[in-house]
Amino acid sequence: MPSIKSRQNTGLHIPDPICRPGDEPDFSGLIIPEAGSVPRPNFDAEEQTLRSLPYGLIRTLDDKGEAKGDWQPNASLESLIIALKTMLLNRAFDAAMFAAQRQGKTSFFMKTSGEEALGAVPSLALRKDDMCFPTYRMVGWLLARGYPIIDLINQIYNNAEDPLKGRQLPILYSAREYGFYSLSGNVGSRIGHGVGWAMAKAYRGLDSLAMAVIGEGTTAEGDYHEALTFASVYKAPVILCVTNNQWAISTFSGIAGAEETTFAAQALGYGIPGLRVDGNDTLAVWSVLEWAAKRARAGLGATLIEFFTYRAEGHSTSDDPTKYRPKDEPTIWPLGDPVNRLKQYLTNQSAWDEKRHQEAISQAKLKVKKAAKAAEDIGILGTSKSDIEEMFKHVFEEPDWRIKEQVKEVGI
Ligand SMILES: Cc1ncc(C[n+]2csc(CCOP(=O)(O)OP(=O)(O)O)c2C)c(N)n1
Repeated sequence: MPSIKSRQNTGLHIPDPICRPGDEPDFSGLIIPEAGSVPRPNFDAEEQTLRSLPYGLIRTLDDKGEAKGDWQPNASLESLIIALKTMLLNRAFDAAMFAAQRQGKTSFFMKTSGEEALGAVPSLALRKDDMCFPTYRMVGWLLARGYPIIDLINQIYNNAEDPLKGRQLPILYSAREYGFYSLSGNVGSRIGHGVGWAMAKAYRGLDSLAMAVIGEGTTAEGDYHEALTFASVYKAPVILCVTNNQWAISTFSGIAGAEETTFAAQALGYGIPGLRVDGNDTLAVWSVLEWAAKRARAGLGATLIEFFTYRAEGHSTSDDPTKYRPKDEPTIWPLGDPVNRLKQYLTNQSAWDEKRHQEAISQAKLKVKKAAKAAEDIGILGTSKSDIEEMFKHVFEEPDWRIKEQVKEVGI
């Protein structure tokens, strides 16, 4: 097996990030257009007229927290406050569950840090009959819709009240009635399901849509390209979203193709619109989702959206990002923090202030603390043991031949 160095000598290009641990973090190569500089086309514009959009970056909030340009969402100040409170709740939840993992109450957890807008905003911007095919960093979708926090924690602790009965890894939630399709540990396996779901809705003449999300690292998998083909060919009412948080565990976005083009520009090859948007800008995220949803509901098919963001903390509780990127990189991310930026905007609108912000943080912490205590009283990792028969139930509606064979093998 040749070493990486000798492979480079043969002329094979192996992408490597600009900075590694010990280097000064550097985002000077990023082109960040002024907020408001990308015009918003009509939602029913011909795809041929939209081909520069994937190479820009749609931004609405400027550095002073003022909203600029055409990409303004049809969202009231009240609903933006709900988005902000949801993000704060998401943060409180993440902090508590990360600590719980370190205390041995669960085996695994993943934080959403820096990407909070991407769970909360779609949940509020899309309809209750739409379906989200999420990634594991979208708990904000459930929090925004009032999913009981205790049930999230029961699932994480895999205790006797776990709504998924221990059949899923912690945080791989499933909540159909909240428009949240079952998460899978096999990344990328759900994006095609989202397209199929959308095709079925259109086939039945309904106007609900699917939002199917994938991480930028996972776009290197075939599932993503198959999903794009079906979405394009059948004009499926689906919003395909790539969350480009720059890192796929220790692998940087260049390994999935970011050195050569943008993820949004992959839409061009499929003949669908591609939008690239500042994922830490709540107003811009809301606005592009509205645009794509209008297009999908008008029968004009799929849109690909790249949410350009940054994973501010480790990939999961099993990861240590200081091993592969500069320690200070998160603090200099040039697109800032989604919570701070929305807070600044709402404060400028006289709809929010520091006192309300601190109160919202305290309320969020208290809510999570109460739910965590109640879940802990039911049980934590390893304290509740299930009946062996239970293992074979709830896998399929009716046990299929595999289940029957396994039951026989166990001898029950
Ligand atoms: C099919 C499959 N391959 C590999 C993994 C291991 N794995 C889990 S998350 C992950 C990185 C995914 O990165 P990205 O798609 O960028 O999403 P992010 O975690 O950054 O949001 C990998 C390789 C997996 N779970 N499933």
